[in-house]
Amino acid sequence: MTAEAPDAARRAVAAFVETFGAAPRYLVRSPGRVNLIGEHTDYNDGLCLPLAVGLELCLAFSPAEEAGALIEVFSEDREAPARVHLPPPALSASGPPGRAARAQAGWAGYVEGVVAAMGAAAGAGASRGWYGSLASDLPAGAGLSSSAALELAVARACAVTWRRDWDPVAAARLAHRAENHWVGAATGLLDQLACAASTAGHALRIDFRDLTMLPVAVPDSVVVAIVDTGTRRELVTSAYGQRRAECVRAAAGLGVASLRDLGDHLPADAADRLDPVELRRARHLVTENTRVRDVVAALARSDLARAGAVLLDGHRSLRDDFEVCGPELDAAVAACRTAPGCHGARMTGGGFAGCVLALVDAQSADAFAGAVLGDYRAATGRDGVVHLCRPVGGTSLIPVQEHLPRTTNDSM
Ligand code: GAF
Repeated sequence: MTAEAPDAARRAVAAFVETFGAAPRYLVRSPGRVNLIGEHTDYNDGLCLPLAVGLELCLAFSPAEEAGALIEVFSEDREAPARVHLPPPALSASGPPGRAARAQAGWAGYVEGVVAAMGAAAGAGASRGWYGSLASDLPAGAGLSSSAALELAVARACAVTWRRDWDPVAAARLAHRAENHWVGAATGLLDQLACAASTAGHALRIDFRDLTMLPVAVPDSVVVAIVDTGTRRELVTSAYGQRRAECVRAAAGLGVASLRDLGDHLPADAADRLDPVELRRARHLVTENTRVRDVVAALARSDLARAGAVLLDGHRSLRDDFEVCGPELDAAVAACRTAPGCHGARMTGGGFAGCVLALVDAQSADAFAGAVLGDYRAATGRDGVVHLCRPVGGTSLIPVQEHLPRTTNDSM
């Protein structure tokens, strides 16, 4: 089925009112992301082109009246809130409370880690607590960056409460530190930057060599369709770390500090210097950076046929060279290719499970969704979900008032 319009903002505010008995002072919306092209390039100093999507996580919160005490965050099930006592815990590479305990902590571990990272940056300013309620339309483990959305929402609440200026790039870096050093997921910076720094109507070309960013307009005539295959993976435990290690080995074998240093071509003797697995990984990285440039150029001239063809090449590269695809992702891309209005499709995110994206003519979007879901079901026996999205802006504060439950609104 096609997903309903998300309403996480209203649900977060309603949960806050019910839990704390008053309206929240602030409301943050923090989007998920898809990556149009440029996969597994972030930790190889490469290029990528993500965009933030209207599927989002919202956090309604109020600063505590007095300094000291506690940060307390409830999720939608209202059980077992995340609690972090101030002053914030210290963040170190091996940071407490140990990897096993952190893995068990689930979403609360992300809250703790971000409070620790933001606290380290704020120093003595990190003295006031806050309390809040979360609601999310982002499925966890689907490759849409539900973790980064949570991290940036918590970062924003800390910044507001501790009166820190909001710098999206600095916040993304702190959130990334939390994910690497507290949660223990050795991811790159793509997700946090996309969630924090995207602008509406645009994808964001990021060069991870120097973190230069360039908004790239996505033509109004298309939507980005996200096809959720219903399969899920855990980044911490998946083969993600193995792929990172293979890229490091491939770079070392070719005598470069990073695979980005190879430019647009593998050296002629690459096959002699690498084992077959390393060769395939290196080939994905070299060709993927070129594909990012190609899609940016194609979007600039509204050449959607070309952009779509490059997305399909990118999918093949992730499947055959980087080997992070899976049967459901492949079946969903095959279903997209023959659906009405589709210019091209590929798996998106870290891989193994989750979602594919497609560039689809806006006027054919409903027909596209119906056809894809039918074909995907016929191929896999699974029910997928299609979300039709346009690019939105990064993590931001939005007005509380218009999201209040009607009764609370009336009584104010
Ligand atoms: C995941 C990671 F978190 C990102 O850093 C990035 O490497 C991506 O997989 C693959 O492009 O989302």
